Amino acid sequence: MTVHRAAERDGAASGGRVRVHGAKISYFTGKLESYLRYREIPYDFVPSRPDQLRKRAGAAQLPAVALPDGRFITDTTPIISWFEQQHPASPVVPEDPLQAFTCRLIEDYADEWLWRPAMHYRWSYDVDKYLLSREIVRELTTGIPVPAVFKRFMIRQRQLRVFVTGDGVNPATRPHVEGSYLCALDLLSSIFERRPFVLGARPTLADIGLMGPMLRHFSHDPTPAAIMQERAPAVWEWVARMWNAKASKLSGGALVPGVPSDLEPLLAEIGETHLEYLSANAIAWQGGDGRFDVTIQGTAYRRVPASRYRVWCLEELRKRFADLPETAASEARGLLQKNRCWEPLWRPADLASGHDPDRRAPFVDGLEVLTARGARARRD
Ligand SMILES: N[C@@H](CCC(=O)N[C@@H](CS)C(=O)NCC(=O)O)C(=O)O
Repeated sequence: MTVHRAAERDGAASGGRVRVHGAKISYFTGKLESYLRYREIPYDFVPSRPDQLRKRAGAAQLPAVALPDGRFITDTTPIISWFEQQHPASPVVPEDPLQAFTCRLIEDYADEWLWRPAMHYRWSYDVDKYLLSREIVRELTTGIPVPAVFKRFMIRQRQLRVFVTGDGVNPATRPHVEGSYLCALDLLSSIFERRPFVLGARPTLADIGLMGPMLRHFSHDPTPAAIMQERAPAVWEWVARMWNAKASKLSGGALVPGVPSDLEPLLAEIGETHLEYLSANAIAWQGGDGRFDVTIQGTAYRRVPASRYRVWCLEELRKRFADLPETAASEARGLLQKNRCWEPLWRPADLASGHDPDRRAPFVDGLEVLTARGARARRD
């Protein structure tokens, strides 16, 4: 067990330290660690494989957090919302409801849309896949009595099949998949050249969400990291700034008012890509289709898996919108309409994912985001 020591401020849950079961190469473990470090919530890091967590945490996915009272929580989005309630001082969700909604949208795009390019760069390129399969085997599989060379081979095959070729990446879509990453770099660069974090002088949930893809994948894996260094040094610098950010130093930092105009191109990208995809996914799911075709920015993705979890993501965004006070709702509507987000947000009628109907997340046993076969996106 490695121990992360952070200054103890407003106490960890139930007065003790939490344990983060995860992996140092993991997208969502990196997102959660970025949050806990910024909020200075002390935690112990326990390297864990998803299959080791199925019984204990109720879901075979990383990360899972063990609370001092023994309960487990999963899924970084509700986990972070829960910690925000437990530790109300210096929140990462802005008080301004329009900014808060914008953060939720950026978090969802970072979690779900940038996932495909992150997996593609990691498992399609030789230099990345050999390095990463070695890192995974070393960190997580030491007790498994199978030759390491075989374990590395199996990991590479599985990740490519499930998360790359099985998620619509092929020679026809590859330029667009990579283009999503390049576009994110360009849009974020123009923001970080003006201010240190997405909304101003301190991190918000938008920064935390973006650390998922940017920390453990894009700034870590050799191919996308080389691109980031050359094309977007301001993003490279922001990754380190985020990792070193502490609420005790930064929480007094001012946020810009409202949603600044330099964020609108990012919102338009989210509307054209992520929301378009979420909406097609939800329609396919409602229609009972296990796989569906969708055209994003002129690129046709064929037979991508329909995901119940991502129907829930769309439901959650709608719920967040519905909870906005009247003035913020009308401002948000105008902003979303102007930036091609509004129509796809509402296109599918009557969403009913059935994921977490009792709203108990992150305390839900068996609420899998992925499935036993590892498919992130599959109809049960
Ligand atoms: N929405 C979940 C996603 C968790 C997730 O997809 N985790 C990946 C690792 S970054 C995982 O556990 N993969 C397991 C597998 O590939 O079988 C969260 O935010 O925690």
